[in-house]
Amino acid sequence: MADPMVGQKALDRANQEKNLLLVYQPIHEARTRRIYAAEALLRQRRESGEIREASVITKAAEAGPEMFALDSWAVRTAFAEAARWHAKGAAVPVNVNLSPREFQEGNVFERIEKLVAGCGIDTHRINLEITEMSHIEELERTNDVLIALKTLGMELWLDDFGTGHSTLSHLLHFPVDGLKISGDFVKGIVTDRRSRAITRSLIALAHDLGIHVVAEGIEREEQLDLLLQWNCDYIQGFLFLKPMAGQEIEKMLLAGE
Ligand code: G
Ligand code: MN
Repeated sequence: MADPMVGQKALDRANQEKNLLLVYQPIHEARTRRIYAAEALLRQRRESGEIREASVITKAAEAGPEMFALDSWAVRTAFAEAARWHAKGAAVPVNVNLSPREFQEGNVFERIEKLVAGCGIDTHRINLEITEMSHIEELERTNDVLIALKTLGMELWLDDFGTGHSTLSHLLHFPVDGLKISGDFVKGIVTDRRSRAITRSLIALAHDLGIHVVAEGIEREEQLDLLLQWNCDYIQGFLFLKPMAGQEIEKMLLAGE
């Protein structure tokens, strides 16, 4: 495992150099449209003032120690901001993306436990979003880590479900509380029979498993209509709210919107 102090210095430096920031996008309860959670998303501010998506940063840099530092910075900062909002009275949980690199690096549980202790976050108000778990070779050990994380109180959600390296076997092996259906599927549900079949089946699957389900990337009313018809629990997308600055979401959460 990387020395935590070295990691800390590296990520502070990387952050300064790279001008990173977190933005937050709400996840709404489908029936009421109330904000159910806020997802922390990594962004980079360029000299021009333009703000780039984290995925672009990921592609631009090799997945090495530096990228790991950025991921760690994002997790630590999201925990700290969430702890501050909760202390002020915000009620909703914050979803934090845990990249596969966190698992590759090892000692995920120990690092998360330390971060939790460091910022005093109420872990019952953190949902960890996990992607591409099959990068991790040791299924059993990963499962142990996930179970341990859950004992801290956090929920585990599978992100971008159905794309990349996410597989159904994750639902079989891991103690998952929810799944997020990738916007790649949601995008086509109005016009494309396959997208519709996959999305509707994933919602039914989540319900049968007794776990929550979020549809991501909703941009049109017609998509929402179908998702409501299929009883999707939670919804997220530009149709409702785009990712926004921490200060902005803080106001929204404290106003109890
Ligand atoms: O971590 P995850 O893969 O869930 O990241 C989702 C990404 O998708 C974020 O960067 C977010 O800005 C973006 N996003 C969120 N809602 C929408 C949407 O409605 N349409 C599109 N195209 N992108 C979205
Ligand atoms: Mn996510």
